[in-house]
Amino acid sequence: TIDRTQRAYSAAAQAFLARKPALFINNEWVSSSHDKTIPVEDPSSGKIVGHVVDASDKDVDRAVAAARAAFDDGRWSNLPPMVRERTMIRLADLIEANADELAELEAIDNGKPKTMAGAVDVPGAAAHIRFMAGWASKVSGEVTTPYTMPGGTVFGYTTKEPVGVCAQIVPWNFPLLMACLKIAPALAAGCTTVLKPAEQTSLTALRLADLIAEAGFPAGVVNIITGNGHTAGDRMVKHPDVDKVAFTGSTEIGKLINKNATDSLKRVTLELGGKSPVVIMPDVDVATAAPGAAGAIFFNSGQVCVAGSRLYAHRSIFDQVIEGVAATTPFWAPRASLDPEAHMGPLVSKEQFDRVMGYIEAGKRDGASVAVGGDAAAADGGYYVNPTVLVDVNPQMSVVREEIFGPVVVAQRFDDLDEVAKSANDTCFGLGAGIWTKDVATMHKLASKIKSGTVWGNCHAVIDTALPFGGFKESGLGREQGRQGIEAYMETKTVIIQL
Ligand code: TXE
Repeated sequence: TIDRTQRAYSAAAQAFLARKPALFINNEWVSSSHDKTIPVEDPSSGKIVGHVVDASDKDVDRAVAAARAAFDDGRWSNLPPMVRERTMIRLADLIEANADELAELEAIDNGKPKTMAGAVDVPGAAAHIRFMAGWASKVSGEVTTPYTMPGGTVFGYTTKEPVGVCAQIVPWNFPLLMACLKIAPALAAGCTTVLKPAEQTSLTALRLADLIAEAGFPAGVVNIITGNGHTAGDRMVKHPDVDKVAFTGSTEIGKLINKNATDSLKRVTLELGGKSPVVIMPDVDVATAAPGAAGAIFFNSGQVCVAGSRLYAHRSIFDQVIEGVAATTPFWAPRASLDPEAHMGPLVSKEQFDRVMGYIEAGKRDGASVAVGGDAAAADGGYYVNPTVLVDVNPQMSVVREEIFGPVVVAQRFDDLDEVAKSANDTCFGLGAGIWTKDVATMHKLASKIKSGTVWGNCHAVIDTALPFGGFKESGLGREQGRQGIEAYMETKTVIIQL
């Protein structure tokens, strides 16, 4: 049996948790207008380990006013692009210099293993900033060839201008990574921003605020407020001084935000839920593909927007694949986040634990069989769910149709390519898909048939900051990362002059 007792926190983490709850506005730590706070819970133990501010409407207004003033006087957007680039690179360097503390805070707050946070979240956060920093000096417009009209020569060009003040709202599954993914293109474009982390996981965003001040960003360029979605988040989205809303989270809230933001025609990008298929063709090496399929769902306890939550294995190898996935479960057995042997932690909260267990029970009621797991892991506190594989499922079951956001995969058999393409697309989502085959023609054929923003071949959830990321259908609106990522933070202005 595994001892799931949470390990002791470092002195640095303890000192951080003991800080007085505050908001980061205008490069300063300020108190809220009221004294409401949100408890910080360690999901590995279920214990309350600190508090953060639950921002009021007045707090939101203050943060937006700071971002508005910083945008309007051009203290950031008018800097030479190379200066913006250098400031951002300083921030990436500072994230790397504080990697260990950031990874620990993420592990305490979210429940993900510190080793995973150190290997994925923190370097990923720095990479997003580093990549976008380079765009600051590389965006440019177009110039048309001058031509003569009766009134004189016509000369036209375009410029790319920052869209303005951004409201950026992120979820709890990759808190620091998502925060950096959001602020990076905004900063590179010359925007200013108010960022709100999820109420469950505010710690690393607050630590990031320290680093933002240290990196030398002018006051008001990045403001970080903590608070609840239906209050502070809603206020940010509807605020008349906000020009653009960027959101990552559930499809349900994404739709609401889209409605609220587009009432005043704010620019909107949304990265929402998924139910990503993983297709395993009969020609694969099962010893490679099965652990790949397991990693696609169990990484981050399945709390990943592109989690490979629908597994389709060819009928001829289905049983071998399930055995191969089952064989990985000792590796993925949930452990406390600060346990150095952990590869998977608890779920983020009691709420998420109940939701995931509810789906497993619904699946059983609907007739699904549990091939692996299907239960909570024994622990003295904390929200541990064992890696779970459900079989004997059909396309109508809620476990097949809805995003579970936990370490639960539903596995189905298929016979041919057209059939599996149809099944893969039988969803309202379209975020990611994985295809495992050694046959290049099959790979390309299936990749073109699947309706999703990203298709992975013989891997899953690999993120390249240089390539766009986003969803088809109800998985989102617009793209983040790559060139499209910064373009989503700029307006194009056309200038036509008769000389
Ligand atoms: O998400 P919410 P929740 C999915 C996943 C999960 C489910 C519920 O299926 O089980 O969503 O998670 C802010 N106006 N994903 O309830 O509510 C909120 O404060 C403005 C997939 O935690 O969407 C937080 O910062 N903001 C996903 C953020 O939205 C609002 C990641 C996300 O919370 C708001 C997370 C409002 N009215 C959950 N209401 C992914 N795509 O990766 C909430 N928020």
